[in-house]
Amino acid sequence: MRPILLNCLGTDPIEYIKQQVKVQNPHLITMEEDILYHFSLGTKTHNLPEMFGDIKFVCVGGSANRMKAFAQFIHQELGLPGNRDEISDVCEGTDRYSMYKVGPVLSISHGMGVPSISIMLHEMIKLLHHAHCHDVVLFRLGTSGGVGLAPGTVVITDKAVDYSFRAQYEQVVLGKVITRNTQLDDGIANELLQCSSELQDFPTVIGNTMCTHDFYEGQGRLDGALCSFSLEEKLEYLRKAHEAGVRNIEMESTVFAAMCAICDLKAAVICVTLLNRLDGDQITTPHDVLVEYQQRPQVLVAHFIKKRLGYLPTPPALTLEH
Ligand code: R2B
Ligand code: URA
Repeated sequence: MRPILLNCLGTDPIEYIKQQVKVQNPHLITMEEDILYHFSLGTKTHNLPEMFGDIKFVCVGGSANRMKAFAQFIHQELGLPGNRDEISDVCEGTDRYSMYKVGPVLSISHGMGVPSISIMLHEMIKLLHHAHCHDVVLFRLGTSGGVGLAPGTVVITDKAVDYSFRAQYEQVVLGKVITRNTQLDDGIANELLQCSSELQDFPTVIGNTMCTHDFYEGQGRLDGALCSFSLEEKLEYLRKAHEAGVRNIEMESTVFAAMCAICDLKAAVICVTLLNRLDGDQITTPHDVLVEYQQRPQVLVAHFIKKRLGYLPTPPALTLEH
C-alpha cells in the first residue's frame, strides 16, 4: 500500500494533485504566455494564482446582470466584509463576458448558446488551471422551458441530452465530428436536491435537460419568424422528449457538461422553467414573477455553497432506535 504523506494543508499530496484543475492540451505547457483574450486577462499581465487561487465554486449563467446580482447575493449570504454594491467586474477590459469574484466564489456570464459558452469555458478552465485552483465545483444557473412542469419549477439536470435525446455533445474538430459524453456529477445533483428539500421554497426535480442550438425552430416553437411544422407535430416531439426523461429545454448544458467531464471537473446544471412548453411558446409571465423565478437557482446554489463552507449546521445522521 502507498504510504500516505500529508502536506502542510493536511491533505494527501497525491489527492491534492488529483484535485487540481487540469487542461487537456499538451501545447499549453509550451506557451510562454497565455492570453485569455475574451476575459482581457493573461498569464504575463496578471498574477492569476494570487487573484484566483482560492476559488472553490464557479457559477456561470447567461446574463451579465444576473451574474452580477448573484455575486452581490452570495456576498450578502456569506457575510463578507465590504460593500456588495462595489463589487467590480474583473473583465472590465472587455464587454464579451462579465466576471465577479466574491471570496471563494466566481460568478461569470456566458451569453446565449453553445458557441458563446464554449469560448468562455475554454478560458475559464485555463484560468482555474493557471491559478492552481483545486477541488472546484462548477454550476450553470439558468432559465429554460419546462416540459410537463409547472412554471417556476427548478430542474437539476440528470443527463444533458441533444435534440435526439442522446447524452452526448458533438464537436467538430479539424472537419470531423467528435462525440463527447455529457456526464454530470450525480453526487452534487443529489446534494442540491437535498438543499431544496431543506429550503422548502420552490418545487425542484431531477430530470434530463435537452440542449438545442436555437430558441425557436430548434425547441419546436410555433412563434418564430420561420416555422415549417404543425401544432400536432410540435406536441408529438415534446411528448417524445418527455418520454425520454426530458423535463426542460435550454441552450448550453451539453457543452458545459462535456467540457467539465473531460477536464474531470465536478459540475451541475440548475435551471428554472419559465413556462410549460406543452401549454405554449410565448413567455407571458409578468416581469416581477420572472425575476423571482430566476432567483431560485441562485438561492439553491447559495444554500449548497453555505453548507459546503460550514455556514449551516449539517443535519444529524439518522439513528435507529431500539
Ligand atoms: C436559456 O435562456 C436563453 C434563451 O432565452 C438561453 O441562453 C438558455 O439556455
Ligand atoms: N430558455 C430557453 O432556452 N427556452 C425557453 O423556453 C425558455 C428559456
